[in-house]
Amino acid sequence: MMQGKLLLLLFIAAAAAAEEDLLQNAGFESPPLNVTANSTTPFVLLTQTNPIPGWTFSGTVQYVTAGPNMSLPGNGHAIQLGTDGKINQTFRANGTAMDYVLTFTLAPGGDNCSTSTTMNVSAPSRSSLVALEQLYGSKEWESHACYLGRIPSHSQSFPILVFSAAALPTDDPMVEIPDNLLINGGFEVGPAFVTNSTEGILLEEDRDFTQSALQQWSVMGIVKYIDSKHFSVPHGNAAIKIVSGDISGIRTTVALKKGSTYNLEFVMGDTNNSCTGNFIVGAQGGPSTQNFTLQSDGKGTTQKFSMLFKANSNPTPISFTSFTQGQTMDFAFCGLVIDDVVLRAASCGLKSAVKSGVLFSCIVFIVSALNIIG
Ligand SMILES: [Ca+2]
Repeated sequence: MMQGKLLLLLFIAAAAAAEEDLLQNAGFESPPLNVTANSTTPFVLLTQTNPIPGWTFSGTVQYVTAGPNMSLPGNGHAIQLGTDGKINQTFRANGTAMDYVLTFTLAPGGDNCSTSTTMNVSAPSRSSLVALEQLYGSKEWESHACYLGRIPSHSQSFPILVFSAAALPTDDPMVEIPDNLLINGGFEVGPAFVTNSTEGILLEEDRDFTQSALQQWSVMGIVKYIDSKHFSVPHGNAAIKIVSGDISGIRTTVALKKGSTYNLEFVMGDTNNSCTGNFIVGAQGGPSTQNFTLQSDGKGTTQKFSMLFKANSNPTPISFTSFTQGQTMDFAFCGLVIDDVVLRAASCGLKSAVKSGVLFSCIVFIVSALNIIG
């Protein structure tokens, strides 16, 4: 359900190539029957006898087609939701114990547009309020992602509001780096990127890392999930860009042995998009916090950092928080990239840094690894 008096244009993301597109007519490429090629208006009001194939709707919903006076990304089709407009689709889950994440693209639409417009995305056990930010990219339209929930069996159907869904397997979580105690430390498991979008995906505050669009990490403030096709990503296909300077970042927890010493490694960088400045990120490992500064020239600088900490709780919190924010030459807010977060038990090679308990740390490392495998 839309909130406020304003309108939004909705553009549907195609799922990533390796993932099946679970929704019918996800990009609205199939129009209502009464849309003609020589129509003089880009807007067609839906009626119950003239809906969009694959979708049901209520309230004021218009089908929009790109034309001389209406520019749209993607395949040139979208829908516009009025203040009471809502669209629905039920899809059938295609696997066992899967998490589902929805990626979609929004833009302001209609007259008197405002940046305060919000939209609600609902699934059976969860709903998310998404705000049109209009601050963190150079394009009018922006992509968002919402965690929809977990479906335990392929026999169940899953009604949701709007858009394209991508499936994330949870039975076999990806561990990208050998011996890394963190799952998804390289951020390779997250929402599907929108085809042809150059702006990444905005992820909003999400306090529970077990129910997040970014596997195993929760979001503080606003961050952007970025792909290597359109951004300078330190490693792999994806990374996290912290775009809001108002104490934004990511966090998770991990089962560690109380009293043992661990080494937290990570890479900070910029996305080669003219975002310059001295950026400070606070890294937290258990009870220890430490600030790290990257002097960014906006040309794709990357630098690896690390810190040692002694775990004093189980589970142990790990987080990265940005305290600074920059602006690109086209006045979009920008910030640092985080990637390749690796947590390992402190090894014997760090004996000089950990003068006592080194042997104990080595023993714990073996036990921790066995615990994870088991
Ligand atoms: Ca990565």
